[in-house]
Amino acid sequence: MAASFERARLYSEPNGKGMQLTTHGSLGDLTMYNFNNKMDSVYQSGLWIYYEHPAYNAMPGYAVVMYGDRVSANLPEGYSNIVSSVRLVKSSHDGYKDLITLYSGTGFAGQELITGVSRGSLDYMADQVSSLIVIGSSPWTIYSDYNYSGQQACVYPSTDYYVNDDGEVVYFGLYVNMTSVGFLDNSIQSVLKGCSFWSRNEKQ
Ligand SMILES: [Ca+2]
Ligand SMILES: [Ca+2]
Repeated sequence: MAASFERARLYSEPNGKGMQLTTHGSLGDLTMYNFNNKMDSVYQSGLWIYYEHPAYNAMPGYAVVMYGDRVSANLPEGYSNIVSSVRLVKSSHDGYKDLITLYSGTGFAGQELITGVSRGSLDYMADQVSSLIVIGSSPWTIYSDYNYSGQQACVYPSTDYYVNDDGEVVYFGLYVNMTSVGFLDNSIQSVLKGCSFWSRNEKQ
């Protein structure tokens, strides 16, 4: 399965040099691995987010999204020696490959809720969503009320893509905040897989 290949090997120096730390999943506090504020480069497969602060920027900070399979890269300028947590954006979950991941903070910060199926309510994430990532081949409809009602907008896996180890093209869409889709911050209460209409906001 492609998911098993998702990994990130962090290096404390540029160009894959220095100390290293390999993970197959999210790490909320690199201090626990003696790697806080040390990262300079990475060898990775999948879609990963690197955060300035612990707990995926529990306090506001920088974050950088990097993607691709078996890619080596240095962190962008300004991100050297600041990363304190790393998060994997899963490309499969509970057997599903068309996913939407919701985040409580802008810039993919804070708590997350991932689903491959429609959700008429969002539990702890109701009225909390401030950013989201769509991955796979399906768009999603977001709603301002429970059970697919209220204001609605479509979000798409159309920002970019990479080719994974299985030769599959993995499409995804990054929505760093909600204003980009005409939604108020913290106003999503349900999500539906698929999109059968154009956003009302786009017609206004
Ligand atoms: Ca830091
Ligand atoms: Ca929020």
